[in-house]
Amino acid sequence: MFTLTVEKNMKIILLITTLLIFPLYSSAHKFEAKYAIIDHPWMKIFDTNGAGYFKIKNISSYDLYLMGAVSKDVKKIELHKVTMEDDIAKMRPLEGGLEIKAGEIIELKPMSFHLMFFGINKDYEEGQMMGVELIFKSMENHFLENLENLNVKFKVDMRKSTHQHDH
Ligand SMILES: [Cu+2]
Repeated sequence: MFTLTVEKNMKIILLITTLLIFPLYSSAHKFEAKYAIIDHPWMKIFDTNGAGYFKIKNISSYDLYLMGAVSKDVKKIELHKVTMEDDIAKMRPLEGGLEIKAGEIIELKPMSFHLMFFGINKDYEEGQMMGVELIFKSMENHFLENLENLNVKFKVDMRKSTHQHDH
């Protein structure tokens, strides 16, 4: 009798724990390499174009440069910055990569740094994931060295604030 009661309680506790934890894990996903952690990559899609955002932490002891990205489902991915010109926000390709100093955290977000996806050749729906490889370099030993690409999955999320683009 006692064992049964404990088992039943355990099942209820497990169920409640699963219900509480699952939504957190499903929306907050992380990807880690030896040199960086990518937190919650998500994207918006406008027709066949899109914009991608995430938080990145440089966990290496060298400055890192995010150089760009590739995906088999996208024709071209560019790294963009947003600048204010006469009170108008303009997007421009970020030349030379995005610098992330050793230990630093940078957030790619709407109206700031972001990845721009041009020519998405597959239909994606809300909540689906797009596989993307992020390309990095480091300044180790004063030479720019290629690092292994970091494989991440961007979650399609159309609910967040609109990303203005004028390409
Ligand atoms: Cu852009």
